[in-house]
Amino acid sequence: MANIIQSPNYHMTLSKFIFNEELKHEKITGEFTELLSSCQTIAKAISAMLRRVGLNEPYGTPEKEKEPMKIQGIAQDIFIKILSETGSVGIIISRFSPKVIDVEKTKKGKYILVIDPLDGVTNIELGLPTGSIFGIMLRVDSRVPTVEDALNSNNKMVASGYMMYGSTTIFVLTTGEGVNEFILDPQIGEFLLTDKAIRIAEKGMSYSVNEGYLALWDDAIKEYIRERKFPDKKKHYTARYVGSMVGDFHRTLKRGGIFMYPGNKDQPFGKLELMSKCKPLAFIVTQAGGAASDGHTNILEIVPKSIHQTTPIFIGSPVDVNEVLEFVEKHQKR
Ligand code: AFP
Repeated sequence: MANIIQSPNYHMTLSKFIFNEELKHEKITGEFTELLSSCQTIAKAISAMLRRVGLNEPYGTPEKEKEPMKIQGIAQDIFIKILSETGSVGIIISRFSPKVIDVEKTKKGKYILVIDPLDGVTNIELGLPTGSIFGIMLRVDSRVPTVEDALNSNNKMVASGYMMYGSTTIFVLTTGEGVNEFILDPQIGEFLLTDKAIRIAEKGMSYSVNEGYLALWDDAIKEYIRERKFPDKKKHYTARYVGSMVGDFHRTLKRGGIFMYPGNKDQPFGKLELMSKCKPLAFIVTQAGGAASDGHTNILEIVPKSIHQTTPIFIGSPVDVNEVLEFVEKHQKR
C-alpha cells in the first residue's frame, strides 16, 4: 500500500475544504461550517457502525416481521444527536420519522435539515452499497418553525450531499458551487478530495431502473426502455441496478446515463421521497450539469405538500433525461 503522504489527495481534506468554503462568504458566522463538519462526523459514525454489521447482534435483522430494522433507528439517532449539538438546526425532516423533529435546544435555528439516514437498507445485511442523504435548507421565517414552515417553498436549499458506504466510504457534497467527492482514508480517519468539480456526461450509455415493474408502467416508459434495448442502428444501453438510490445515483453521476423510478399502476407517485431523497440529489445533479424531473416538472421546482410525499423521478445526464421527457410528451399527445 502506498505511503499516505504520497497520496496526491493528501493536501485537501474535507475539513479543510469546508473551512475554505466559509472563507468565500462575507458574513461568516461559522454556523454553516459547523453544520457541514457535523455531517462529516455523522458519515464517519455511520460508516464505522456499518463496518460491523453481521458481527454485532443489535444491528441485525428485525425481531418481528415488518418491524423496521434497528439499524435505521440507530442511523437516525446519530444524525439527530450530532445535528442537535450544532446550535443552528431548527427542525429535521427524516424519512424514518412520521413527524417533523423539533430540535428542542435550538428550535429557532436558521436551518432545516432533510435527511434519509439510511438508504437501501435491504442491501446492508448482504454487504452491498447503501448510503445516507442530506439537504440543508435556509429558513425564511425566524419564528419557531411549524410543519408549514418546513414546507415553505421559499426555503432555499444551500447545500446537499450523500455518503455512500460501499467498498469505500464516499462523501459527495455541493454547497451550490459545483460538486466534489471525498473518500474516507481509514488509515488517517480523514476524507480526502478525490474528484473535483464533477461534471456529469451530457449523455450516457446506461439506464438504471427496477424493470420488475414493467407491466405496471405507462406506455411512454415501456417504449423508452424498449428503445434503449433495441435501438435503431445505434448501440444499445446497458442496465445497472443496485437497489439503493445512492449507489445508483453515484454511478450515474460519475459515468453518465439515467436513474429512474417512474410512477406505476400501484404507486402512481413512485416510491422515492421528494424531500429527503429527490430534492437533495436533484440539487447535486443540477450543480454537476445534469437534470432531474418528475416527468413534467423540474424536481427542484416542485412545492412539497407533505413531508413524506413521494415523486416519480428521472435523474442524470441532461440528454438522457430530456429523451424520457420527449417520450412522456409524445404519449400525452396521443
Ligand atoms: P430501502 O431503503 O427500503 O431498501 O429502499 C431503497 C429505496 O428507497 C431506494 O434507495 C431504491 O432506489 C429503491 O428504494 C428501490 O426500490 P425497489 O425495490 O422498488 O426497486
